[in-house]
Amino acid sequence: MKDRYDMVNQAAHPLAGASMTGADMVVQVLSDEGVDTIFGYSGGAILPIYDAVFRFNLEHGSAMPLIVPANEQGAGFMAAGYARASGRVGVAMVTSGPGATNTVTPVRDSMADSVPIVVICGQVATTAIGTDAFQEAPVPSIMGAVAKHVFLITDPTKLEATVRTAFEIARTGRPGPVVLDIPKDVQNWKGVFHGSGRLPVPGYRQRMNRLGANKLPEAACADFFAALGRARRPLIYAGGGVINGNASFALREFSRELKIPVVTTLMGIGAIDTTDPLAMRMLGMHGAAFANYAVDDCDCLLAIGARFDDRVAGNPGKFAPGAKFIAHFDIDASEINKVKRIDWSHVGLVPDALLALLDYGRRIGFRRDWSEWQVHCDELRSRHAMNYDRDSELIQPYYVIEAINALTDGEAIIATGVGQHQMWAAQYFDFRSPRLWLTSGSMGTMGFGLPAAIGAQFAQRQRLVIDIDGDASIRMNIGELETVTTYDLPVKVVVLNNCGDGMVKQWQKLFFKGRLSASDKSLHKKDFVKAALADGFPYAVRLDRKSDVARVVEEFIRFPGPAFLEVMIDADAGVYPMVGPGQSYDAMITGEHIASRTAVEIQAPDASKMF
Ligand SMILES: Cc1ncc(C[n+]2csc(CCOP(=O)(O)OP(=O)(O)O)c2C)c(N)n1
Ligand SMILES: [Mg+2]
Repeated sequence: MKDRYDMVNQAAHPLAGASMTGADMVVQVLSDEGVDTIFGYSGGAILPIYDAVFRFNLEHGSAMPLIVPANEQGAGFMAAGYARASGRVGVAMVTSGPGATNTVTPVRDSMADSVPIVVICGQVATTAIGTDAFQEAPVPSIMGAVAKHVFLITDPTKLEATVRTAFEIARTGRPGPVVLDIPKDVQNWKGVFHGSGRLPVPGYRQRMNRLGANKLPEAACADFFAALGRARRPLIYAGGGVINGNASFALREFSRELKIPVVTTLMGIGAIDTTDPLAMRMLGMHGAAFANYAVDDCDCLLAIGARFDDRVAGNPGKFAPGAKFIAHFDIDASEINKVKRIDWSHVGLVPDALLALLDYGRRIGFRRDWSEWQVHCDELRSRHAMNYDRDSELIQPYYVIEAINALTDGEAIIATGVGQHQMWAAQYFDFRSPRLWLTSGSMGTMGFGLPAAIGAQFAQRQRLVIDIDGDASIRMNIGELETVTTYDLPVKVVVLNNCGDGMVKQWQKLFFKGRLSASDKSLHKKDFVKAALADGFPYAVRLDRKSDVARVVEEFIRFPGPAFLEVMIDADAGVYPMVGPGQSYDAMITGEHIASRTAVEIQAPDASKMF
């Protein structure tokens, strides 16, 4: 199973043949894989590897700093933030038992959003596994259900190859989290380092090789263009796969050359520059009205790295009802025809497929005049533009985001918690490039924003990184405020404080007659500014007057170090548009400030589809 990769490494590795401990091997492979930052928390069962990292850093000028969070969940999300912002594999390293179980949420979150991370867990000694030993948890069974792959390493001679294979599995195909469960005696074992070699994993590698080699045949290109040629209103629906598959460049070229407008999912934000004339922004439950109308009006839909999720196609039968042709590009064969019957599909590397199609189109001289459709989309965009109560005396959250956006110009990394603030950020920020928008899309994990922002800042030291958080979401990992100042990261933290779980309140107002069961926090006593000051933030300000917004936001964004801003927003501000769960886009509510094409009554969703 040796390939060129192994041969080159084998020839080159200066430590091949050296005798070292398992712990040292782990660290050496991390270094070989290009790891430059580890996020993790120590403990008994991981001590040998922590010691090996310490010694490695002494010898190599701190080439692999260990960043210590307040909680292992933070470490997992930092690794994920690092990976999302850079495309490189993020690494978290934790002890056995509680350390490992604290990372379950980021592992599942990374699986659901296809994010490549490697989580290294210490485990009790092989002889103690299964005895309810101190700090033992059944990591393979727990993580087996949520990770892309889990390795429990019981044979130390396979340790080196397993660590290397974990990185391969995390980053190839549909990326995802890989967990390494390493018993303490395996870490302490001494053996010969080979400097190359991976596990056979023949089935997986065969599939990956096939994916890479799966070029679009000429006949498929011909079918595609025959169908596209019949379309009068084609639309691209781009998802997170475009970002994760590094296909943004190809997508932009494809849409620009053929002049096809693009809507993106929450995860696909940044796949196309949101300020591009062809960009129709986000579709779905809280998508722009004009984006959803474009989906309703199109007669040909090109789904690229997207999966017809229930937040996009709440009612799959009525999603893109006029589309006579639906094409689907994905890296994962199991996504094809999973939710919606499609007419044409390609499973493979998305950039290769798009570029091959472009090449075919040029060769056959494909040209269509879709200018009428373009004009229609432009009209949708201006007629149904995002808007809110600009005259309100209260601070509207949209206004705050517009003020920040005016300074960052689509170039900042934006991480978020989960809730209304997340949707407002998705709707009102501009994103010029991929990997600037970091959000927990599929899992929707509150507490994601702050640690993800920290991880992203380590990956992109020169970028402005802003966490747009909710007062409830930030509480979940508020311990990580201290991590920001410990490492003197210039992360900007914004809390849009609506005194409660705004998104939950919105659903309770719409669907539960306004009974705010356990979602109102207006009587809570937390002083966020004091909390930030206590954690060492040199800038921590509360903003509660609309007239101060522009000035304070500018001062906050320009502050050179860690900065914290709490904004007391209108507690009743809603997220609009909204397509209720399980409903089709013709039931979209646009609210008071966004023009609707149809008068829509708020419909109570089918209880069986309520989630
Ligand atoms: C870990 C977790 N628990 C519960 C939820 C359910 N939930 C979704 S949004 C939300 C409220 C979030 O409140 P906040 O962070 O203040 O954001 P807001 O909606 O007010 O902007 C809750 C409880 C969740 N998404 N994640
Ligand atoms: Mg809130």
